[in-house]
Amino acid sequence: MKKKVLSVLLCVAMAATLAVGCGSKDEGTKGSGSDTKTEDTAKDDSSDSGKKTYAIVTKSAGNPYNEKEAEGFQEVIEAEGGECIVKHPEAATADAQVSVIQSLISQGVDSICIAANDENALQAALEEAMDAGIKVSCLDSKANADSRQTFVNQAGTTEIGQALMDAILDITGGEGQWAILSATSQATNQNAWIDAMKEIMKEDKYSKLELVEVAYGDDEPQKSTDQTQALLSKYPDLKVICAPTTVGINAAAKVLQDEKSSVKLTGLGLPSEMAEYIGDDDAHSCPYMYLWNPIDVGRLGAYTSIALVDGTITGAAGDEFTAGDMGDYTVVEASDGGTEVILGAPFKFDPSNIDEWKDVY
Ligand code: RAM
Repeated sequence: MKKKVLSVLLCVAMAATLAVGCGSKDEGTKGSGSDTKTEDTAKDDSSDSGKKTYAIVTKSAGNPYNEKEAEGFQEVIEAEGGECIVKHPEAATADAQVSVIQSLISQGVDSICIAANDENALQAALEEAMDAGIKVSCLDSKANADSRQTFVNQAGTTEIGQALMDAILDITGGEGQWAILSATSQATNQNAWIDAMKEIMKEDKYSKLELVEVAYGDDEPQKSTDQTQALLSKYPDLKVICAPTTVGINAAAKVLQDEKSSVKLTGLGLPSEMAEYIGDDDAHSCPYMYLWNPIDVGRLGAYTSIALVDGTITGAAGDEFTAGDMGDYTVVEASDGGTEVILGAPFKFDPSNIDEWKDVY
């Protein structure tokens, strides 16, 4: 009897493994190379059918923002008749992404769209990809100008810095201590926003604000929680934490609200994760925050990849393309000497609109 149960269980387990194997090629694959076999099969199938293969590589697994971004990318690639490969590296590190890039080069994909975990450390791998004829673009977080053909930027860097600095000025009441809780210390997007904030802060109207520390939670919930707690104990006079990362702001919001802290929070957050923390009263930690639609970042990344592969654009400033129902976009010069395509302006989420958005992303 025991044996029978065991063999039934084995059969079920085998069937499950097969089913997972079949469906996992373009889902949130987590390892940096462990799923190559399934993807090789995907490429073989696609070459037979003449389909082009488009890969998206996010910063890391386990981050709902990255999942939304990949969801938008995949939706467009598949609707446009392409083969999509989604890769979420195990950790938000350059090393994890280099392994992924190398496996995509071996598979001979047509395009890689990547949210870079480091501005410079991916250069050799991405140059190798471009030398092999693969179109390379970045989205969300850019690699340096030599490592990409263009970059899908969610919003103007200075615009994001300005929105956040004005939120800090407003929420502190114009003076006092504030701190930043960022993602990883190498994250190009967060570092660019922080640099923009520091530049804006030089203006007179921000002169009574004191930035006491930039802490790094590495886009890991537990580390972001620990870093928030450390900020609270190190700086008893702290007035505001600004977390320009969806993982960081969510972790910080929970700490502040659970501890009934008087420290307030702003930054960049997903409405779905932050709805319960947004409010004007003492019971809520975050009066308001900003973001853009991560699904649209992925969708624009997909249309940009397709335009690069079909030759509509090369990624040079002045190139124009139509991103399906998103409309027309122009490639423009970026401040690092490369080019970018800007999705739009950052959007403010506050008590008046958070309920409309919390089920969207
Ligand atoms: C986190 C990631 C991502 C960033 C958002 C705002 O999810 O760091 O790269 O764009 O926050």
